[in-house]
Amino acid sequence: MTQTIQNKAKLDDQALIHLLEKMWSIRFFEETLERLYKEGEIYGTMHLSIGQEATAVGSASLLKETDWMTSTHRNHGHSLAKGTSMYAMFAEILGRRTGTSGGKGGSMHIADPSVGNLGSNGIVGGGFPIATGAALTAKMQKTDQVVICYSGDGATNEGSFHEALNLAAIWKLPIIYFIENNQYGMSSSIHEMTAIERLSERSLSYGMKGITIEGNHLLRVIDTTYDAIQHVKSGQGPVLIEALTYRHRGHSKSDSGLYRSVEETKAWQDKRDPITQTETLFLARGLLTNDVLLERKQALKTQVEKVAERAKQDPRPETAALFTHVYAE
Ligand SMILES: Cc1ncc(C[n+]2csc(CCOP(=O)(O)OP(=O)(O)O)c2C)c(N)n1
Ligand SMILES: [Mg+2]
Repeated sequence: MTQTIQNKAKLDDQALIHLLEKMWSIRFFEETLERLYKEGEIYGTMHLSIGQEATAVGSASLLKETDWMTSTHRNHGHSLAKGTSMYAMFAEILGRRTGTSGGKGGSMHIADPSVGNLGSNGIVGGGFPIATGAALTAKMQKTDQVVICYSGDGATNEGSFHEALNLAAIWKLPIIYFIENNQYGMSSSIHEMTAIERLSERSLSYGMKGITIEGNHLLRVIDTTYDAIQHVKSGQGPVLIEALTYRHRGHSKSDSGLYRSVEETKAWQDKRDPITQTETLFLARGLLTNDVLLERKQALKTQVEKVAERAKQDPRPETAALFTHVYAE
C-alpha cells in the first residue's frame, strides 16, 4: 500500500517519481558524456556532478520557468533540472551548431534564458554578482521572481561571494545562495580552507538566514528550498543554504584523485548516494515496485543515449561563426 510522502511543496506521488526520473536522467546524461569523452568526441574538459543529483533536482524543480538561476563549471544537473533541453546540451558539449551556445561554449558555458537559466560560469565565484544583479532586477521591477545562485564550497572564499551576500542582505533581495559543499575545491579539502565548521555560519555576518542540510536527501532539499522560497518572496531577504554532498568522480577529467582516500569515496557512494537513497525510500513507501523501477530506468537510459546519438549527427559551427556573438548587437 502506498504511504504518501509528506513534503512542504505538497508534491504528490507522481511528481515525486518525476523527480527521481530527473535524477536518473542527469546521471545517465553524465555517464554518456564520460563515454563520449573516452571516445574522443569531446574537446576540453568537463566537471561531472555524479553523486550530487539531489541538490540540483530538489531545488531547481521548485522554481517556475520564469524564475532565474545561475550555475558554475559543474552545471549539468542544475541546467537540466531547470529545464534546459538535454538535446541542446549534448549538442553544445559535442561542439555542434545546434547547441545552447551554437557549439562554441561547451560544458562550462551552458545557458538558456528561455527557461530562466542565466548561465553557468568557468570563473569560480563569477555567478554571485550576476545572480545578485538578477535578483535586484526582479525586486526593482516587482516581478515576483526568485533567483537561485548555485556555487561550490570553494567559491565561498572568493571576494565576490562576500560582496554579493552583503548587498543582497541590505537590499533584501529575493535570492537563495545554494552552496553545494562537496567537501573539496579541486584538490583542497574545505576543512583546510576555512576555519569554521559550517559554511552556513557565514550568513550570520550579513544578517541573513542560513542553514546546513544533508544535500543527498531529496526530501530534505525540497523542504529547505520550499521554505527558502517562501522566505525570500515575503520580502525578508536572502537565504544561504549549505547542502552537504560529494562528487563521485574527479574534479575534472584530469584528476588523479591523490587528495582523498578510496574508503572515503566508497563510503559516500555506497551509503549516501542520492539516487539509491531516494529509490530505497520510494520502494519502501510503495510509490513504485522494483520491476517498474528497473523498467523505467532502463527505458530512460536508452532514451538518453538516443538523444546523444541524434546530437552527434549535427553539423559543427562554420568558421564564420567565430565572429558572431562576440559583442552585443
Ligand atoms: C577565479 C577562479 N579561480 C580558480 C579557478 C580554477 N578552479 C576551477 S574549479 C575550482 C574549484 C572550485 O571548487 P568549488 O567551488 O568547491 O566547486 P566544485 O568544483 O567542488 O564543484 C578552481 C579553483 C577558476 N576557474 N576561477
Ligand atoms: Mg567543492
